[in-house]
Amino acid sequence: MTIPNDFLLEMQRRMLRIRYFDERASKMVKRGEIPGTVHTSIGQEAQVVGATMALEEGDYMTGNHRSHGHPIGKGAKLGPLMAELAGKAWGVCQGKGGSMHLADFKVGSLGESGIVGSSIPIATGAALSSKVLGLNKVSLAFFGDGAANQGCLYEAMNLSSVWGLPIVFLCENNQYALSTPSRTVTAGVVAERAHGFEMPGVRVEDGQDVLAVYDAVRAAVDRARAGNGPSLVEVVTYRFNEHSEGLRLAVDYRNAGEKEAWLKRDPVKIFRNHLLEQGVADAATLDALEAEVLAEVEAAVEFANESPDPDPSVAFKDLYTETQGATA
Ligand SMILES: Cc1ncc(C[n+]2csc(CCOP(=O)(O)OP(=O)(O)O)c2C)c(N)n1
Ligand SMILES: [Mg+2]
Repeated sequence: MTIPNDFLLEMQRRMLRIRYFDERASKMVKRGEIPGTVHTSIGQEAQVVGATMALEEGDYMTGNHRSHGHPIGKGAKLGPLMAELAGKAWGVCQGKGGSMHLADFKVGSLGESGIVGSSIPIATGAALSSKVLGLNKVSLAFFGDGAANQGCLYEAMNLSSVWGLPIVFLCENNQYALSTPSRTVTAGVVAERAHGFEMPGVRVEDGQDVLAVYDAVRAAVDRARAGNGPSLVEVVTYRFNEHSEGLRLAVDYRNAGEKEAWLKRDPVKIFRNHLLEQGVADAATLDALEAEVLAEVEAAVEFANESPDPDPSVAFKDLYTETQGATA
C-alpha cells in the first residue's frame, strides 16, 4: 500500500504530540498541577498512532487507564485534553473525568475507564449500534495484555463474531500488567485466541514500527467496514516509563538490560530516520515539526492553566439518573 507523504508526516506529528503531551503531563503530576497520577504511552506511540490513523474520522473507539494517546492519535485538540487532566472546566468532560476517564466525542472517543477491560463491551455495543442503524462506522477497543485475561473480552468477541459486528479488538501488549510480566499469567499467544471465535487474529511483532501497525489494523478495519465482521490484532510494544508517573515499586520486575534495549527502539526516532531515509522530509523540516508540536503542547498547558475550576453546581449535570431517564 502506498501511503502519501503528507499522511506519513501526520503520523510523525501525532506520535510527537503523544510523546510531548505525556512528558509534560508527567511533570505536571509531579508538581501537583494534575491531581492523582497519569499513565503515559511513552514508548508505545507507534502502536497508538498506527491503530488510530487506520480508522476513519467518524469511527468509534474506547480506551483504558493509559489513554491520552488514543484521542490524540485520532486528531483531538490538545488544550481540552490537558484541561481535563488538570480537572478544569474547559476539559473534554468539563473536568469530571480526569486522566483515566476521558471521552472526546468530537473524535469518536466514547470513553475510557480505570476498570481494566471494562470499555471492551462498550466498544462492542457501539459496533452493534453501527450495524443495526446502518451507520457504516467501525469500532475499535484498545486494551492491554493484562485486560486480555479478563472474561468480558471473550464474551464480547463471541457475540461480535456471531453477530458479524464491525469491531477491531486491539491488544496493546506492552508485556506487563503493572508489575506482572505477561509471560507469567498468559497462556499461549493472545492473537491466536481469535481462532476459537472464528475471526482473524494477527500479531504485530514490531509494534515500534508505525507502518507495520497501520497495515495490520487497516486490514482489520477494512474487513469490518466491508461487513465481514470482527478481528483481533495484538501489537507487541513496550512502555518506557513506570506503570504510572511517580509510582515507586519495591520490586524490580523488569529483566536486567531489557529496558535499555527497548529504549534503543524508540518509535519516534525510528520513524524520523525512516522519513529521512525515504526522502519524505529533510532534517530541517522534521526539526521544525518537533518545535511546532512542542509549542502546541505548551499552548495546551496554558489553556489548562487559564481554564476555571468546574463550578460545584454542575457536579450532577450530564449524569444519567433513573429520574432523568424516566422523564427524558
Ligand atoms: C478490574 C481491575 N483489576 C485490577 C485493576 C488494577 N490495575 C490497574 S492498571 C492494571 C494493569 C493493567 O495492565 P494492562 O491491561 O496490560 O495495561 P497496561 O497498564 O500495561 O497498559 C491493574 C492490574 C483495575 N484497575 N481493574
Ligand atoms: Mg500491559
